[in-house]
Amino acid sequence: MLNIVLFGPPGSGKGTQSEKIIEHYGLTHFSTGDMLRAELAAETELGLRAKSIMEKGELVPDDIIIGMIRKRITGQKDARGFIFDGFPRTVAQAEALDKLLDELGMQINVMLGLEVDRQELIDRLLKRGNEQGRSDDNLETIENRIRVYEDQTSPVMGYYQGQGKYRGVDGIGSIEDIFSRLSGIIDNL
Ligand code: B4P
Repeated sequence: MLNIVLFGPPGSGKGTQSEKIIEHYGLTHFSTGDMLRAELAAETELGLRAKSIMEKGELVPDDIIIGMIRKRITGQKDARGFIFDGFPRTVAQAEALDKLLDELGMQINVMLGLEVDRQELIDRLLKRGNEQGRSDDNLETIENRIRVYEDQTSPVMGYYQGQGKYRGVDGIGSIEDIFSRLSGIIDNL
């Protein structure tokens, strides 16, 4: 079984590269951002709670996120493997994921980190905001998302480095070139 955490700041291309990895390796996708947006669109209680948090660029509380993953991962024992996209975003989420996978007799094989500089992140997300109208893709929220990433999410890298599982990849270039860098690592695991 191949279990990958795809890591990086907002706008680094996690969602974009996840699609290519899923297609190539047949993994099951867990994107907490997509799950939250689906809850929001369906106007569930959880979605309504998450809406204002996401619009400010803050993190949705760990217990909600961990509960969402737990619910969806159970009963997936026949999957070829999982790709976690945008999760874990705090050290508490990373610890909870390890515990959950341990209960299921699995573990994370690698964390792939997309490394992209701040100005490129802002440019990409502003462009998406113009094209797709996502309400968290405006300058004020983008800057807060990057701040939240630096404060609360970047320590997750150290967590996996401590387990010898972190591999950083240059996240600038064409989508195909970045995918080749990622698959070069995956194929050699
Ligand atoms: P996410 O949905 O995870 O979104 P993201 O980090 O902003 O984007 P991603 O890195 O996936 O970038 P993408 O490929 O789309 O999170 C949204 C919000 O949900 C968070 O702010 C938070 O509030 C909440 N949330 C989610 N998970 C959570 C958790 N675990 N705990 C707590 N809260 C959570 O790419 C961005 C843009 O760049 C796209 O337009 C794309 O086309 C473009 N792009 C991609 N690759 C490119 C390339 N190589 N060159 C040029 N452009 C590129």
